Amino acid sequence: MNRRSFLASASGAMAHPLLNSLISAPSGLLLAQQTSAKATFKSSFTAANHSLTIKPCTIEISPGVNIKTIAYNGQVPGPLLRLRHGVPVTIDVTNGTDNPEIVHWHGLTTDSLNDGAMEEGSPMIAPGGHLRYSLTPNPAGLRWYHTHTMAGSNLSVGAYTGQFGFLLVEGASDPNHYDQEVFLAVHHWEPSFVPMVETMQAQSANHPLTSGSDVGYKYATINQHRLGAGEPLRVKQGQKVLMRLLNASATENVVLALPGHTFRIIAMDGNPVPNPKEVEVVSLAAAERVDAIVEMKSPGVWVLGSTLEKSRLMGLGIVIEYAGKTGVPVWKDPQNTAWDYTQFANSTPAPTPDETFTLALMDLGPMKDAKFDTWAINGASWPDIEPLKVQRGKRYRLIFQNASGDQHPMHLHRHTFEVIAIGDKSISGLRKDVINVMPLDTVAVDFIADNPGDTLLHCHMQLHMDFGFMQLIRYTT
Ligand SMILES: [Cu+2]
Repeated sequence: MNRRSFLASASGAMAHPLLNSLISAPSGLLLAQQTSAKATFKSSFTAANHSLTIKPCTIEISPGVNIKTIAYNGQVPGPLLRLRHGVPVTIDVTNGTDNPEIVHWHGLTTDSLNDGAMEEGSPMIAPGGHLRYSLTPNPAGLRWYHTHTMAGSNLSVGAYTGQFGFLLVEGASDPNHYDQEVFLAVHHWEPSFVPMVETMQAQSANHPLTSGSDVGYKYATINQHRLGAGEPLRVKQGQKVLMRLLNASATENVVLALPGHTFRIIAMDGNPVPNPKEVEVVSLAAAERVDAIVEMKSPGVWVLGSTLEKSRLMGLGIVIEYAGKTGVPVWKDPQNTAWDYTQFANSTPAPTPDETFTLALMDLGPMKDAKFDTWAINGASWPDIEPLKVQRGKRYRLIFQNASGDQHPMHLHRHTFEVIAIGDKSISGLRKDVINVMPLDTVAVDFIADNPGDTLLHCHMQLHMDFGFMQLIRYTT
């Protein structure tokens, strides 16, 4: 639905279910108001194809370790939504929390109102209210859904919670053969403030000293459980397992390995890669996805987990158990932990863009009494930042120049981009919606302005986007 049709339907009293979210009233009042518009009543209360309830819940991530959080339908991850490519669906979302909420359909080319980003004009869902999202799933591949609320200094809301789930857009055919399909989502729990200097020193020597804070965590899980808790992933020798991996952490980038095995990377952010390749480790910045086929050729009991021991002790891993094998799960450090996006791409250069935006990613340090640093693009921070102006049908290049000591997983809403350079290396054909820009590195991506409506560009680190790291892309034609 475009903005015009939204406004047309909104001109009748409460005529569109999207408006439900604008009523900050108990559902009874909302019902009463809607009875004045019969057509709306009918459309709103016809069962949607899917429904999600955002509500507080407690999950036991390992024996005796209970996490109070907020999740979809009381489960982590939320229900797997399997949608058919191009077949419209409705999804009803009820907000059972005390805070306004919103759900972002990450990686889909939906319209601005249904995308789930308030900066684009998508409505919030009031506490106790509900909202019906209408989506036409596109493109095919591994997508996901998650909250897009601001958290700021409140570490008990936003992406710090369990509000995430897999959304798979199934295409007409899948050329890859596999025997088992598993969905594995990484998340970190019990966040707290830690001095940024400590984390920076561990990650990079380049960061200017700052008095700002970072977020640290006590626990980590794959799906609901810490390493060693919950059921192992059971496999058989000779099987090909399709692992659909998602980093649903609010702020942490991770690197995973499975000793004795390799990952054949076939898709990134749900899009088939031009050059599938076997690698020892998988790097997942916040919000990134990887589809990998793992051939089960090393019978035993293994740890699939973080390459960092500290993270595995927090729980970042899952046991892989071959049929008939028992014993203590084995971990071995991988030999090569380097991650290189370019190996999965074509080496031919991409077409010349119609226009280029060069975006310097900057750390301004903490403002006034703020705990966290403020972030800027070319010196300007959200909301005091002009949109990038684009015209329909043109090809645009975004050059991210990371002038900071942090990694930044840059996410473009409602569009897929093509990664065309990492550092000095030109590539093509690698289509993603999140790209991790390493400290002081430069990365370039191209996108076609083919989906009119306001479009958010931001760093996917919750504490970076909350403190200024966002910009709109606005269509002028
Ligand atoms: Cu960032």
